[in-house]
Amino acid sequence: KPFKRILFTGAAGNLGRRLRDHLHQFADIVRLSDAVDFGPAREGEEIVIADLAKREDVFKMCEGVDAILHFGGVSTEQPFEPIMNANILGTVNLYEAVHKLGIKRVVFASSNHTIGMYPTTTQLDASMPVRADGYYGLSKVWGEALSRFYWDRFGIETVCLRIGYCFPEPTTHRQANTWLSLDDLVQLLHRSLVVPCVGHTIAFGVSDNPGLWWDNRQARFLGYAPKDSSARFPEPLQGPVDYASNEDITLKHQGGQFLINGPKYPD
Ligand code: 15L
Repeated sequence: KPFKRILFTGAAGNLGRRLRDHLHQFADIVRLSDAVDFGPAREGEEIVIADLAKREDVFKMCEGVDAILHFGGVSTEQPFEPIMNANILGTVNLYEAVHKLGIKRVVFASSNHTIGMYPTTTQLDASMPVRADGYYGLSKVWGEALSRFYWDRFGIETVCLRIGYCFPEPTTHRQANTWLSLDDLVQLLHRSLVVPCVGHTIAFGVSDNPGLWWDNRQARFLGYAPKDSSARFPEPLQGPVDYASNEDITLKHQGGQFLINGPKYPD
C-alpha cells in the first residue's frame, strides 16, 4: 500500500460515505474525520470528530498522517458564515497543520462551481480564469489559491479535483455532461496520491461523457484514464439543449442549479 496512514475529511458526507470502503487500498490505516458523529470505526480505521474551524481539532486530526484527502466542509450554496468557517478558515487551519506537521501531499475536493459562471457553450481547461458561481464556489477558489501558495512557498503538493456531478445516476443533461462515476473518482484519488511529482495541479473530476465542457490536458501526466461514461444512461438525457438561446440561467451557466441558490446575504 502506498501509505501507512491517510486522513479522509468529510467522512460523513455524500462522497465520504460512498468512498469509505475504497480507501483501504491507499493505506494500512484510514483515519476518517467529520464534524458530526458517524458511528464506530471499522477494521483498519480510526475516527476523529473535528471542527475544521477549530485549530486544535485540526492539528489533532492531522497528527501522524502521510497524506490527506480533504473532502470536509460545506458542499452546497449557503450563507457566507458557515462557508467561511468550514471552507475558508478550515483550509487555513488544515494547511498550517500540514505544514507544521510535515505532511507531504493533499488531494483537495474542489468543485466545478469554481467555474460555474462560464456559459455552457464554452469549453474549458484548467488554465482558464476562475468564474465562481456563489460563496461556495468562491470558497473552493480560495482552497485552490491557498494550496497553490503552500506549494510555491513551502513545497507542499496538492491535487485539486474540480469534481462534477458525483452521484450514482445523472437525470438531467447537465448532470450527464459533468458526471463522475465512483470508480473514476477512486482512480483519480489513486493517481493523485501515487504519481511522484504533482506540484500543484488542477484536474477536472469528470468521467468520459459525451459533449464534455472540460478538457483535462493540463493534468494528463496524472495518467487518469476514465473508464465510465454517462452515455450508458437513458437516451433523452443526451438530447441537445440550446443553451445559448435559453433564458433559464441554470441552463445558460455551467453551475446549473447553484445559480439560483445564492448569494445568500441576509437583508
Ligand atoms: C458540488 O460541488 C456539490 O458539492 C455537489 O453536491 C453537487 O451539487 C455538484 O457540485 C454539482 O455541481 O452537481
